[in-house]
Amino acid sequence: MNQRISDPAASVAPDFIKHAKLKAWVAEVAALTQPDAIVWCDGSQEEADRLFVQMVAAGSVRKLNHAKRPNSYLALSDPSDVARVEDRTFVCSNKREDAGPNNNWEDPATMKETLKGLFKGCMRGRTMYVIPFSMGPVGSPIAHIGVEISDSPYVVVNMRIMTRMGRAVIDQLGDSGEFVPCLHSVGHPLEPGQADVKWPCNKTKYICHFPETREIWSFGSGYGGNALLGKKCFALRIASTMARDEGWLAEHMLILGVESPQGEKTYVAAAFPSACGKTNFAMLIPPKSFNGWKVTTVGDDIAWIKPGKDGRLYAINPEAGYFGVAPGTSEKTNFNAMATLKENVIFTNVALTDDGDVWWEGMTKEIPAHLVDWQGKDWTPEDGKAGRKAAHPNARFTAPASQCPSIDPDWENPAGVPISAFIFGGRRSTTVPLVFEAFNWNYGVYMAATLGSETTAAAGGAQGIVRRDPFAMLPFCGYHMGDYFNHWLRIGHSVEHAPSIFTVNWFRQDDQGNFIWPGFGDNMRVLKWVVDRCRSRAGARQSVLGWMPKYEDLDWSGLEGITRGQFEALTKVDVDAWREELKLHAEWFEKLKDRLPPALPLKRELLELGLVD
Ligand code: TSX
Ligand code: MN
Repeated sequence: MNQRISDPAASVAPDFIKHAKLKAWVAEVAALTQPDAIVWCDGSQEEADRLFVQMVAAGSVRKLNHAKRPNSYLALSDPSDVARVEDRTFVCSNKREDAGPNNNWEDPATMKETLKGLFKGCMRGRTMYVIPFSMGPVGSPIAHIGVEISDSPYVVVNMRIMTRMGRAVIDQLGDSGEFVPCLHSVGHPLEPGQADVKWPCNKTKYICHFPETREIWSFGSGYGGNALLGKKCFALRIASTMARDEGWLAEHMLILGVESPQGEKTYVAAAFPSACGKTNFAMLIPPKSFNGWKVTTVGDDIAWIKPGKDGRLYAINPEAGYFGVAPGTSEKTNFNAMATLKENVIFTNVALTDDGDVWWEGMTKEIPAHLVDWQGKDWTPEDGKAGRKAAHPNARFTAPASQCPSIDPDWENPAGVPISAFIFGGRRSTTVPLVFEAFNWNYGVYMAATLGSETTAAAGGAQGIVRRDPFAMLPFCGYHMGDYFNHWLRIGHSVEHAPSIFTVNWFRQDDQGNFIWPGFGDNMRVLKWVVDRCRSRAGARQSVLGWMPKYEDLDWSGLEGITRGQFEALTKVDVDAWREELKLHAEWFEKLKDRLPPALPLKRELLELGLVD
């Protein structure tokens, strides 16, 4: 499939590409962007190996020590291209109101003109890769296909891990299958003889979504969600609008399975804003005392959820890999992730050790005496003490999901897994209890719609300020957030067996600022209560916020240290704090008022009336 041709505009597709619309689109893009060559990606190991050899030769990636980290690579980005660019992300719906206050908007025709100007000749001197990919198991009724055109070989090798990519997808598309066209360029053309840079990008960046025509155009960045267009752009922003129109859900959620000692399996999907340890929760290892209980991983970031014939909701993980934040990941915080990272990994913006392996802040207790940092400069622990990080705080790993020891046996089941509960969690030092169950669907939607999380110093901003991040979808919902809440309300009433909805908070602190809850594996105690509630086995008491466990309703085996007093502190509903919280909810709703479902402010009033000492 790796056909290189000298005149891209004349004849662009190999013979076995039968899809006229795909061929026409690729020809049209080639005519606009003027690449030197076109490569149709087949997704094979040989193809990936060849691209890595080219990238190593060009100095854009480094092969890690094969004995320490087999078949793995390190890429260091341009210091200006290290994260998603939300202020350069646009939803170009026909009507501005449909994008909502949660998105930047531009008129689609105007934006296309701007983009065509930028894309004109932008692949000169480069190879254009055609990357067919499936989000979800190829052929699954919940899956959808995309084709990314990119001038970045780094994008190709990442997409090969993060999606099902290549020949199988071309075959699935046939001569007329539907696909979402995803156009990407780093925006750094090369004149004849001009040397390339290690990480090409452009200071002008546009990440654009056209929800009505289901298209994505991304210019200027080679990093993560800006460039791997299957993930945030397709699987969340475009898919959320498809889901609204077609009656399903595209969510920023992990999916995990809980297996009881009796072998009963319960699946839950959970949404957390950033810096809450979502991947850690998806790969949780229960405490030793939980004999026979097992947690299995279906996905760590995105869930596509459709109603099944039996009246339940079924979820797939549309991704095939993990694109996770490296700093903070260790054998202590996430043993399964560390095992997943043993081989076949692309690391981006972590530090390089003297023996050709990788390191990042929080990975080991002992800090290496010498490193090369993410900017390629020498680094010693002295630099660390002075506040210079060896790895960028948003450094990433790209690793195959199949390598995760806790991977669920049904993670590639085309029918998906049945969801029994939705869990929403934020990082809250006060106010929000450890766990409670919403009284009903609408109230659960209220809790998710008002989900908030405290900013951490790691994110760069001020510490301890509550940011609203409804459903953890604020940067990822491809349409008006008020319409999205309404869609959620409708879905719950359209299925016979709607999942129960829970709120959790692992991050409550005491007066001295210490975390009260041990977190990590001990979150299993909360998770067990959640799945037991779904099976009507666990006890609870009624609080003004929802159903809450009594002390004796949680399994405390093997845990010392959480006294009844601390449990009270963890689960206390502080009426004064909630009065303040509800004022913030009112302010938040004000921002969405033009499309807010009336059920939500009504719930707020009812909650307020219920707040009595
Ligand atoms: O991921 C986390 N989880 C979920 C794990 C399944 N983190 C890390 C958050 C940053 C990404 C947590 N941090 C969790 C948690 O449940 N809880 C905390 C807070 C905490 C930090 C340290 C300790 C206890 C709680 N204890 C000691 O360090 C000994
Ligand atoms: Mn995410």
